[in-house]
Amino acid sequence: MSAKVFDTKEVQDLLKAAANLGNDAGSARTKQIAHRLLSDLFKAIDDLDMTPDEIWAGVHYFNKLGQDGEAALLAAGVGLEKYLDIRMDAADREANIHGGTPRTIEGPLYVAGAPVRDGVSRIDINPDADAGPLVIRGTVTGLDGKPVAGAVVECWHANSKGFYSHFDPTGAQDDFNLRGAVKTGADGQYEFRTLMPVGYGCPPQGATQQLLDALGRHGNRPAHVHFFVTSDKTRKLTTQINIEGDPLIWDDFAYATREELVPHVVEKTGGTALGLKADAYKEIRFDIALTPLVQGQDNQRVNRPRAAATTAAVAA
Ligand code: MBD
Ligand code: FE
Repeated sequence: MSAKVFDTKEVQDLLKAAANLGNDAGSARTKQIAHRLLSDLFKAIDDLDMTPDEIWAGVHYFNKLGQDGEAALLAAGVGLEKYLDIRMDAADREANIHGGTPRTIEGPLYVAGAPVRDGVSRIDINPDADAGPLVIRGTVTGLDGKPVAGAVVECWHANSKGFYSHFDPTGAQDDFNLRGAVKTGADGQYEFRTLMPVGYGCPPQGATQQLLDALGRHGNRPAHVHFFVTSDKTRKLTTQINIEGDPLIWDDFAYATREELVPHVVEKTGGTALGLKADAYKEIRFDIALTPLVQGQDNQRVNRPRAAATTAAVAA
């Protein structure tokens, strides 16, 4: 069909009616966004001559996406989450905020409520025969290089199957396995004692992988560890490190890799004395530099729905 209808009065009136423009009811911002997104969709349907079958396949896809609980996973996979980082990086440059450890995407698998410990936390709760011991440590500083005391470093990562606790389809992990939080002392240092993660892959039967298949893409990430780093005097940093040597480092389906976020992995001995499961272990040193508040505020704080869990209360 070559007939184009988008620019007709009938269609433009339909778009205004659907977004309920021209009155004060509802949210002005939601109406503005709905009108724009619907308009862009209608225009694309017209331009590309999308068929009714294609539209209904897409509508059904949204149902599956919701049933699978994968909307945030899809957002990572189609580059939407990376795009938000690109925009925040550009806003920082415009505001003359430079330096510090680069941000990269949060992803959909954070769980709030991990126990906070001073300086050091052992975060592998469940045994994992296929994962060797890993220590991740570093110093939290400001842009001036001075240690930040009282910073909270949170980390979370997958097990040797690429599964995260709370979201593990096998149900094999306890709450907060491979999730932890450490508060820095005057030296700014933090340390996590944990197990080496393996890269994540999208659920093979899920809506996200379904679209990736149709695009001829894979749905895998390199092995990585996520961080949130907060303090009273700095902006919250959301970032990740990749495990050096993973073949997918520059082929991440979520586009989170950054040059500065692939620290060296060093072979060490002396793990037994640290309480690790073997004497030989791997160590990653990841120093973190935070950016200052802007006029006393974190101007880039991201609020999004997040899972939460609580550590089981011990009977008094
Ligand atoms: C992950 O572990 C992740 O970090 C992202 C961004 C998407 C899916 C799984
Ligand atoms: Fe992840």
